[in-house]
Amino acid sequence: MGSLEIIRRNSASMPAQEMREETCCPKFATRILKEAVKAGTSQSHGYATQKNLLYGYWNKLPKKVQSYVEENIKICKPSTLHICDGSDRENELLMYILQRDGMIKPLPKLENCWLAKTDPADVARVESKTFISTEEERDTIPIPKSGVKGTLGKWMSPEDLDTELNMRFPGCMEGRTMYVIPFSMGPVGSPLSKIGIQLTDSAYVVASMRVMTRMGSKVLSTLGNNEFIKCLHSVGRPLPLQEKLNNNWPCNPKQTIIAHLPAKNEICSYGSGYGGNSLLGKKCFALRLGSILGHREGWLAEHMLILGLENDKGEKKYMAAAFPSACGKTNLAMMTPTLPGYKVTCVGDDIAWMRFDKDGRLRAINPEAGFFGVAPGTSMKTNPNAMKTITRNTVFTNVAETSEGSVFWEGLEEEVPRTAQITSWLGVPEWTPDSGKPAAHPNSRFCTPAKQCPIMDPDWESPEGVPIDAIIFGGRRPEGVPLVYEAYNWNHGVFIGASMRSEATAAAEHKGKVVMHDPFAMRPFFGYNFGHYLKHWLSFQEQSNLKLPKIYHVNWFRKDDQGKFIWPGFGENSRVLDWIFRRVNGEDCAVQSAVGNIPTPNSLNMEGINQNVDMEALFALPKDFWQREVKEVSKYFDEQVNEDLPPEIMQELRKLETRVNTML
Ligand code: OXD
Ligand code: MN
Repeated sequence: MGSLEIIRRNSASMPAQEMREETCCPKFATRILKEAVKAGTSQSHGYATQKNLLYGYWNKLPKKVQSYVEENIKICKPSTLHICDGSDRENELLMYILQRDGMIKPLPKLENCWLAKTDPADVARVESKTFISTEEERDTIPIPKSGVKGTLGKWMSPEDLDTELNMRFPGCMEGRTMYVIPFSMGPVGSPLSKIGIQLTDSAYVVASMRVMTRMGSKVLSTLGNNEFIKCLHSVGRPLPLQEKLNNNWPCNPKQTIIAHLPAKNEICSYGSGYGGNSLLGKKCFALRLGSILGHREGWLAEHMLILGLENDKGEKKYMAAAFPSACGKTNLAMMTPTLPGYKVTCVGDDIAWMRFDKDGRLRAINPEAGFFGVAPGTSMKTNPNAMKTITRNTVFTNVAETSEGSVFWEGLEEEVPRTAQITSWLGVPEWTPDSGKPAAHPNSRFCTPAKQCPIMDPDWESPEGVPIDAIIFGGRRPEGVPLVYEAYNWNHGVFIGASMRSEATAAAEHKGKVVMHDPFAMRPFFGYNFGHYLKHWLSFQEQSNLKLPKIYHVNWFRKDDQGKFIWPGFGENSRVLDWIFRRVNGEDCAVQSAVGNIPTPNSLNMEGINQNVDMEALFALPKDFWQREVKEVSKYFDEQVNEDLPPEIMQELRKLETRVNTML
């Protein structure tokens, strides 16, 4: 009898009340584990390579998947195998294992919520160790001008990558369980969705992938003979351990590598257990390999939120928006509009897969099923819908905890009881701001199911996707960049995306904040040469049957001379979305400027705004600023994109330059 059957039999014979108690009890989980181990030795699973199938059905895996698993068992040498089915019972088991191993603890004040703390050396994506491997370097990155260091991705030759992988993966799962995760990016069975199989030795990764993707047996039933993306992940700490773990969090930061092999539809990630390094469906698959698949197959994989906006007349439009990491994508995607009668609904907060349909409409799906959002800054004031989403079934990582069994981070000061004591993410008890150190790590996260968000769009899982009428680019621009402007046409819009810049907290060796180039908010996520990516975007202009969305640029972050934000942001951003909505409807409410169409005076609906906004300052276009901007963008294209810059983009730059130089 299979382990799964044993688990089912146990649950079936138990009265509901008893079952509820039993499932919370570690003893129950231990018993399942023991029985499962016993059952796993049975040949009835047809698991030929080795005998230690701990959970799941080998025979239910398509042959191609079996071969992929077998191949990697031989290399990684796990002790046991767990084939994920995505059931609640399985999740209980995983949470038990993670508790037993000291990797998570329950947060009793919240419903089925957990706190994980990582090794402080494993807290973020590591761009410096993220590679794309192709025969030709130029397929992956533009060759920068001589003497300049390229910043548009990292390439490694297949031979060098082989050497790197061979130094790491053999035996890397010894003593551990290999989990086999079948997952779908996008609604299961949608023509826009794609399937992946992730092999990992981290139960934390399984629990997170269960939230972030559609995961389990239902995915296998749609796989058939189709291709799947092969995702191999190891934390790189075989057992027995050679050195003690930090925070019981297995990882191997010195050896971390995240590699993409487009020719083989394969991702190999080693050494990190956190975020985009290890949840391989997200940045690695949905953006880097996704953008390559989109290029090959004629669609777009973008770092964009997707929202629906319903106006006070009940008309609705969908928009996709690209902002760099930590610029408020999640806040915008879940916004509560201040404009009376308006409603925002959320389709996704981070990634959009978009394809033109047979009628020439651009349609978008959110390939993810959860939110992996930055916690600090999220509060009832900034994002009440996110706050309501994360009170249940959520895994928090590297946030601080309160003495009453809840969570804390910068931004929640007004929302925790005054009496609550705070333990920082580093475990420092009785934390106070006077310590000079943040309570939560700035990249601490919540991992929470999208379906719990109170404003999910009714069509967020629609297999054909939602129709996109506007594409919005934006960033943090403290100076010079107006609240909103509209591209004159598609090519101008592509140029705007290519010239995106945003203020980012600089790496430790810099002081203060710097405005960095982040074209299309994709700089860390391009799967192929950015010049070729631009050509791909431009190619849609040439297809006369397509109804191309209008393109916009927004900036919520302009500051006055005193360094104060001019625009209130958050729910007030609905006023900008409303203007975009009306423009898409063909309303005559824009006037040309050097940078694009901007709202005519009084055409932004400011009804009921409870703050004085200096509209002149918000839309001012200082000539010297824009002359500098043109120079800077020109230098960037010249140095970084070099020979691969499409001439259409250079033409748009020259047109902007002329318009700026003739400005009064
Ligand atoms: C993210 C990011 O985690 O963009 O979404 O860094
Ligand atoms: Mn992101």
